[in-house]
Amino acid sequence: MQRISFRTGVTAALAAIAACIALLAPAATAQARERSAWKSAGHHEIPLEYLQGITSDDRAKLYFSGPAFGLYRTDLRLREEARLPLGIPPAVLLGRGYSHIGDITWDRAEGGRILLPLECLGQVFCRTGAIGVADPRTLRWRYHVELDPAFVDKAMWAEASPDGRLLWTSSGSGDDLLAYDMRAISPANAWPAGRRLKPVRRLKHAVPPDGITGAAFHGRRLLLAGARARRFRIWSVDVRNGSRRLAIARTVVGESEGIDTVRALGGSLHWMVVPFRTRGRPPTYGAGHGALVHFARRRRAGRMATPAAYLERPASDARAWRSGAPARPVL
Ligand SMILES: [Ca+2]
Repeated sequence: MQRISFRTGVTAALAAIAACIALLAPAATAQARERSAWKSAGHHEIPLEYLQGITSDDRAKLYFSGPAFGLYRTDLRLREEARLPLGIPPAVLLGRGYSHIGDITWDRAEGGRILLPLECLGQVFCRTGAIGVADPRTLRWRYHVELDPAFVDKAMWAEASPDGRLLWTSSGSGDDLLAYDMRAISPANAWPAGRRLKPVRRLKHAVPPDGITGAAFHGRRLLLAGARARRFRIWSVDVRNGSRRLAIARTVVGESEGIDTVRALGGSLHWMVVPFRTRGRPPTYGAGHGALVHFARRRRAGRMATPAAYLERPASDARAWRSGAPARPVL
């Protein structure tokens, strides 16, 4: 009878386990890859001044905001065409305290306009948010509307709905998604005489767990970017009920900022990442400049089943959504 020593037996058992893991690993990796309908499509370096937000219009232009209150326009190849380092006029900067433009959006009202989410950065006593309106051609300020502080204490991102009827945002300290009637963002409601706007839709607890640094619609789904330390994620939200699923997850050293959806630069989704909050690690996309990180849709992505792990149950107040109903305050 062949005798097998204890040590040989353990070694053989460990080898067998290792072989099993080796066999399972490619399947697990493939499964992880299949979870996302988006694939990486490279990145481009961008100036550090393009620090906060990004959007695009219907004339093949990109717009950026940063470092605090500048606005910049480029073509779809990132060639700069216009810049305005002081995008917030002194009367508003000093008079109201707004000193920070977050992730911007474009809408077709007023012959085209850039909408600027505003906050008072680092000011303890200013707990309000507002939406600025800028001219896409000159980048100059037109006016701004104040948001009712009962709902918003600072505005860090804004995104126009695909039909142009709503402007989505959230409160800096809240976890609800809020939508405003786009028609109310008009000179008639401009500061200082205008009324403070209240949201017309509210999706309770629909802000993803990572917070929101940027937003963009892809079709009818609202993509929301955020990060916790090196875990960068983009969630895809159904704005009819607030349910969400994970669209993209990456490990990145840097700071998550704005996103936009436009066919350009080899992708259709673009995520700004800047080389800060690195905790001493080398930034993933290099230091001394920002990065515009591109993603493209996978072929047949629409037929892919989303695994249960990537779905979250609806976290919204579905009653707040009344499709086709006239816009009016929810509270
Ligand atoms: Ca954006």
